[in-house]
Amino acid sequence: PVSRDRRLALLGAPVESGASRRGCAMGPAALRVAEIGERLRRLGYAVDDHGDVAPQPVEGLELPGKARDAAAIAGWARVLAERTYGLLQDGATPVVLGGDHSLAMGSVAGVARHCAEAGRELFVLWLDAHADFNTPSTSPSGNMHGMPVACFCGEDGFDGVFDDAFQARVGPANVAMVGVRSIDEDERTLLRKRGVEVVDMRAIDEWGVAAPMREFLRRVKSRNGVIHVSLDVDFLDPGVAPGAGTAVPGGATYREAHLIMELLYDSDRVVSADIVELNPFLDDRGRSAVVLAEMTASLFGQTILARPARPVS
Ligand code: 6HN
Ligand code: MN
Ligand code: MN
Ligand code: MN
Repeated sequence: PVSRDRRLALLGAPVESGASRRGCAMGPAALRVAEIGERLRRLGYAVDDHGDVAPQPVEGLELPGKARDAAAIAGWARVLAERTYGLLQDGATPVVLGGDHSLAMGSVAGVARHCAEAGRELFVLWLDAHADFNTPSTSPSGNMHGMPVACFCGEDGFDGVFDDAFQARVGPANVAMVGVRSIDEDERTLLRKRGVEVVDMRAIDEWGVAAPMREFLRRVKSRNGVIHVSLDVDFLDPGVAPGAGTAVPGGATYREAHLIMELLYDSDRVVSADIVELNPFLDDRGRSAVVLAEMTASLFGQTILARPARPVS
């Protein structure tokens, strides 16, 4: 799926009302200044930058419990679902530039519909300090960037976000979270109940990232599945990427994150990606934007030393 003859489609999604602090709306612009498109073009891809998408107007949507700005978030989700679905149907690889993580409700819904229709099993790799598995009834904050995984896994509480065309869901057993180090109490209970694979920081400290990643990729291949990658800037240690609104100490190193991208590229299973939660207002001279642009290039095949891809299993 990541072969060079597939077009890459950049979609900016300057949504920030899913987060507690403002600034993520500047994320797509900062990623462009960090030359995310040029880096991918240099690798030999045809890259179409579709600019920033505009949210659909949604009025009067309220979810049961705490879900701040639900109507606006649903408006972003709906347009992104349509766009990622359409791009995949056209044979392109969507890369959504965030924007806060609530946008993944939409991007993943579009990918899930495409996969359901194509008869391919979808896996989601969630690279994040957080699990983002709250629902409007478990969330302590009401911020919807803490909810996208619960939404696309079909938890209760999200009725009305999508219309019937985008009801395809991802099985919680097909979600792998790597780098998690901050989970809310009710969120943890729900995660455990659903059997989501959580490779937390403790596991990474013990095993590194390569062993769990190989295990995940083996599982994907055994089902002939494909992967959506969702990269939250706070997956990285705040020392590497300070431009994060919900930074948590003890994050992934540059090298760990980089190796994950390389293993993903080698797997040849990635069909779509989100690059999210970059808050340029909190960044240090564009450092985090550049790191994310570099990670994206590695996800699509930039190597230190060109060498033949090795089978990962
Ligand atoms: N993110 N678990 C917290 C909440 O408010 O639900 C933090 C969520 C952070 C979300 O970083 O994408
Ligand atoms: Mn997140
Ligand atoms: Mn996060
Ligand atoms: Mn965050």
